Amino acid sequence: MDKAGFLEDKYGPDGYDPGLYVHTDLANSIDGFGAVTDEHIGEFHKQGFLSIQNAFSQDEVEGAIDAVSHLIAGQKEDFKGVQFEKGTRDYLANGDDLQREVLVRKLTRFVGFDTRLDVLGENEKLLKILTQVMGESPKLFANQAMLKPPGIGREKPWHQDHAYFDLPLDTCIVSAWVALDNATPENGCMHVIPGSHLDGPVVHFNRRDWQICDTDVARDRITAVPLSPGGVLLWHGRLHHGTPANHSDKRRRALQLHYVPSSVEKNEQGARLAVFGSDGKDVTC
Ligand SMILES: O=C(O)CCC(=O)C(=O)O
Repeated sequence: MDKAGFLEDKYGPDGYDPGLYVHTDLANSIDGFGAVTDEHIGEFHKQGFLSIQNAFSQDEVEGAIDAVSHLIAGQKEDFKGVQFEKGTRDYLANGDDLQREVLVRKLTRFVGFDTRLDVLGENEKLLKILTQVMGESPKLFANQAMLKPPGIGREKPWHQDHAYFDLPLDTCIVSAWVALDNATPENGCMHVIPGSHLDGPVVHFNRRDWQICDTDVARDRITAVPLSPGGVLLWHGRLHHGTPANHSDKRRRALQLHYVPSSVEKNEQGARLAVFGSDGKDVTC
């Protein structure tokens, strides 16, 4: 039996030990971009993340959701970044447009296709906070929409974002994850290990994904970060984080924007693999 078959037999269709996402804590959140103080920036550097509720308005969230639906429905001809959840081929053949939309797992590189999405990543208050964190103005380096379908949305195993990006090791990468639905532990909200960004790069392996070894996850320090629509989670590129499978009947849609200091240039892939492990050739986050 192959490894995937063995894990399914042991843990059921998710293929992972549910103990990997039992949180010991829930994150505290700040209310709105305007409430972020210098102390919060210091907290980001200590804990590796900052959770901000009500960062974007209901109108902005509704606009973003509509834009995501348009991209999935093929209304922007040049957009080719739709990826469906694994194992959905049979449903896709027979489903209507809404059923197809619900089965999408990911949109890659959505920025530039709809201003209702672009404005979120260009928000001045967000960019100001990123500048404070990085000590330099930020530039957008990568972007994806992560859409965990109800019932079948798979886990995104624990990882460090830096393991996916060919950037110098001392780069302050900051990821901004914008919730478009209520994100809860039940439908696959973000889980983080506070302070883990200070432990340096960790070797990643190709197991259920390009990930940190399950035995390297600090299970006694898992913090879940529930967010309401319009909430944002910022985290450092070396923070250990992951999301469990969506076992609920609710969708969990989010936009993910990865920023780096504007002076940073890309590195050779070999430099990344030498640190994060050679399994990681050509992976995408
Ligand atoms: O949104 C998710 O489920 C996981 C996103 C994430 O951690 C990533 O892609 O780096």
